[in-house]
Amino acid sequence: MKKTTLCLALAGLLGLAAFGTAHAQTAMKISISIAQNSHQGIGIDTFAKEVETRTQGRIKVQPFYSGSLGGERESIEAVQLGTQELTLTSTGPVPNFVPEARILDIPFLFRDKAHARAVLDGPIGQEMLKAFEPKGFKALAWAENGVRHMTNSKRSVTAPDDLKGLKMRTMENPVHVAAYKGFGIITTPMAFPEVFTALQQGTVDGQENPLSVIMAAKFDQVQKHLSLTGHVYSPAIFLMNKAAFDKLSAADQAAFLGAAREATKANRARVDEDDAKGVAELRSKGMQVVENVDKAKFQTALTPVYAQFEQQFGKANIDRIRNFK
Ligand code: EAX
Repeated sequence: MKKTTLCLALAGLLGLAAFGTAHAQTAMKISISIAQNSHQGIGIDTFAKEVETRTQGRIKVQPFYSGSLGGERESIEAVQLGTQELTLTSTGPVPNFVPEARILDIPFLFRDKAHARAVLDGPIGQEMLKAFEPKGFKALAWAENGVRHMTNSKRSVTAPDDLKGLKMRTMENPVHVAAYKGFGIITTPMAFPEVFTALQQGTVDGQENPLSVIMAAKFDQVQKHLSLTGHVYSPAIFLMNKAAFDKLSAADQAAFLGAAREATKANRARVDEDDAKGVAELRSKGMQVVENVDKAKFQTALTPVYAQFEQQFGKANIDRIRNFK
């Protein structure tokens, strides 16, 4: 009798354990390299909320901020390996994984954010999302990092001549590095989580990023000068481990895709807000801002590099993006 009771109790415990495992809610991870209070923070928070709602709470996504899971290159690697399910990243380190995406990082390729958004949401951008699949990613949607501007601690910059000899941190992006050398910058590629300290300690004189990132990272504390160079549009992208995506039911896959599109809306709206208030806010924090930059001179400085890009990426492909309406 005693033995039977014990057996029953054990069986019950085992049953409970099995039940517990089957229903355990392990949250998927999604990361960004910058602070939660940012256009990217809103992006992944909205994504997490939308996935949960659209799957009736069956799937949870846990957001990680400020590079706590690593910089963007490390996060993309982790998603490729599957040790982390998701990340929202700028295209900075993306060309090292998916070379087809390099073309989007060409300076002065897009006229403005509206042009970039139309290209990314249109056939060119949607086609490019497919190039991520053979590399182990499901690219859920394009999002936005923003239009990049330059900051430094040394001098005000209105034309490329002012950049000569400035040591600037760049993203780990071969297209940016080639172009910025054309501006006369001494380029120092570096992961984002190291940038604040590098600026503070003077390891580099400057960096370039959208107003959204400059504010979220509080670069005004370590940079005196801001120039609205708007030299390049910086896309962002929601990446998921392909095997993890393929495991989902068709309905859940649709939920993830829909969540990423909704998140992109919130992300882009915040970029617009940041762009509208950024200059005033950064001025109030003590930055000296050059608004009227000689853009034509910046573009001319890139003529030789552009010839190189046309060879590399095909002039027709670049024109197809430039002329997209
Ligand atoms: O994605 O590395 C960068 O400068 C990026 O713009 C930043 O981490 C936001």
